[in-house]
Amino acid sequence: MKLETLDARMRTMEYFHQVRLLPGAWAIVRVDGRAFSRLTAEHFEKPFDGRFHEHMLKTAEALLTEFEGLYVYTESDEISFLLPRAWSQFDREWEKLVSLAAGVASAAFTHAWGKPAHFDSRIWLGPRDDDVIDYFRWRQADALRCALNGCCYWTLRNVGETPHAAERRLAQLTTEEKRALLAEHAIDFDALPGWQRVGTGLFWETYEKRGFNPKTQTETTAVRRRIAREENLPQGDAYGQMLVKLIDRAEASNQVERRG
Ligand SMILES: Nc1nc2c(ncn2[C@@H]2O[C@H](COP(=O)(O)OP(=O)(O)O)[C@@H](O)[C@H]2O)c(=O)[nH]1
Ligand SMILES: [Mg+2]
Repeated sequence: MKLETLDARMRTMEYFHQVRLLPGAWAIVRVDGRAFSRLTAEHFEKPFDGRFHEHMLKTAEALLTEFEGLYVYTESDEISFLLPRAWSQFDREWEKLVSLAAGVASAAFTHAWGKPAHFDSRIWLGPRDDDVIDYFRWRQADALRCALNGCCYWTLRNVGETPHAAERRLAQLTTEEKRALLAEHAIDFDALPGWQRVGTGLFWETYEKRGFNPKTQTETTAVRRRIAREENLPQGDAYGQMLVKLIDRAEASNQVERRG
């Protein structure tokens, strides 16, 4: 068989290589730590560990930077990042994005922690701005639910309940009853740090950097950008409004860059 023929036939079998992100659709990539229940049980404080959270933030920053994202949200062992509508890296190839996102996250977390850790990755596509808002409100609601469960679970374990008994008891409680359970043990759930309850948001912000030009002997200012961390995210509608503003601003500056 001629090499060109073999080459063409083999390439058609790279079946998913043709798949692209839908043009004009919003794309969000979510990476999630693989088997992090075991990893965190062995190496980190329960139910929350500031060191673990810092490794997740470093990982989130790497994703925001590598993929030129607009917004990153992290809670527990997962990170979601939003791409600009007109994102064009890798010709919008699905395979590249999903594999590199997991690769970048795994490398960044491993580098931060100093031990190997792996992430999986999936892609969400949404046609409307409101879908994006709903997505992040969905993940935040998940954060809140998991944080409340995790707090209750470890409170019960710390007073001597077995894993099975603690889980069984929690399964029968409503949200309000879980808060009451914590209050009985002198824990005010709403007073816990924001990152533990509702996750953390990261986004680009601009700032003015002052300098000095020795040639002209004048002071200079340059507009630079850096990553901001929001550890006290609002909830519900207020979170939605924050996201709308952030997306509008980022999309507007992308338009200017594309025209310029
Ligand atoms: N000890 C500890 N565990 C955490 C922390 N953040 C997330 N986790 C755990 O990470 C796990 C994430 O859940 P999930 O992705 O469903 O589990 P996986 O499939 O084993 O990765 C849960 O078991 C959480 O309790 C933390 O700060 N400390
Ligand atoms: Mg996980």
